[in-house]
Amino acid sequence: MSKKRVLSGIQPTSDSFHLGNYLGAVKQWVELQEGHDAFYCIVDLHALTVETDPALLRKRTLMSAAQLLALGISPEKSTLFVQSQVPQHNQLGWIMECMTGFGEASRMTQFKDKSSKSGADAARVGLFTYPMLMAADILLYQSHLVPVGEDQRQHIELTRDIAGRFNTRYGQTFQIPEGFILKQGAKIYDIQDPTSKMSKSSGSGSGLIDILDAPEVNLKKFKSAVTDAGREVKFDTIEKPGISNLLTIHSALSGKSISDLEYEFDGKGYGDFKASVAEVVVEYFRPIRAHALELLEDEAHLLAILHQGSEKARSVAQATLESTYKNLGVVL
Ligand code: ATP
Ligand code: LTN
Repeated sequence: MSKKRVLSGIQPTSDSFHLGNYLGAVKQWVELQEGHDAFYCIVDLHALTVETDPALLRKRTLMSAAQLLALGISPEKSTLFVQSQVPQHNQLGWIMECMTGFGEASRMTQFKDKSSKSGADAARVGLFTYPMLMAADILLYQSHLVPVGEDQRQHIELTRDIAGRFNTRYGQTFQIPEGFILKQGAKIYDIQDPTSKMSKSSGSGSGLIDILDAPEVNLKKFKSAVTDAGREVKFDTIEKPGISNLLTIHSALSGKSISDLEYEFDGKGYGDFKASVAEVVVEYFRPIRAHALELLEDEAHLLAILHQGSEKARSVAQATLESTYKNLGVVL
């Protein structure tokens, strides 16, 4: 039996990935490259939906590649590529836009959240059509599984709806994908504001844990992580959102279960627990950070890996684009 196809993407919108990106998505990417045919994409076209600085976009695309490799994505096992190097994404993206209702697109909560920050009039049209480009990313590869964080659930549902409608109207063209979203860890919260998602583009900064930050910086941030007025280390997302978030982070990186951690810290203060989370995080990312920084010194090597991945991605994507055009009646 042929291996199931996995596809996911990450935007090069910041110098470093944060803990939410890793625990919600990239950790699963690394695990799924075993036993699956994995395609992982740095979605630079998606990053253009907000104001971008050219030098920063270039740097962050390379930094994203270096981090993915350092976190364990292997170019032998996975196809790692850059979205803009595969023009079929734009080509199928247009078809996806033509298959999506305006009302349907208007219901996307990420657009509503992000556009409300700048005011709807200032938001770019690309921010509105972004989920249709994401649908193209996924459907081009006939993907079965899409490992993402909880915030992307609605976009995956939209992708499934568009694909199902297209198949019914124009004949079987696309695999209907499924989201691969963890039960625990699909949403990591800001450690200063544990009711908001940890995010590159919003939040306090001091509540954001970047995996490439120096150990001292992250140790300090964990020391001042927001908890609650109680003293028990217990998983309770309603009464103890801060502690629950820290338990989720600790458990995902140390491999200890939440109940073992509750037992281990029974009777100990929040200070001890926060110090332990800080240590687990810092030690986990210490070698990864060093490896990523080392990879960044050889730009030619990074570019060669990405070019090779993009070439493979183009050939898979072209086959889907052709069958889509054919089924639509486009003259080839
Ligand atoms: P922004 O917050 O600026 O929109 P982002 O941090 O969500 O950006 P993306 O590149 O859009 O970054 O996301 C990459 C992956 O990380 C996606 O699969 C997304 O669902 C996941 N992700 C992002 N933030 C979190 C979080 N706080 N918890 C779990 N997963 C997350
Ligand atoms: N929309 C996603 C990034 C993204 C993606 C994709 C994820 C773009 N294309 C395809 C999975 C599959 C985000 O904002 N995190």
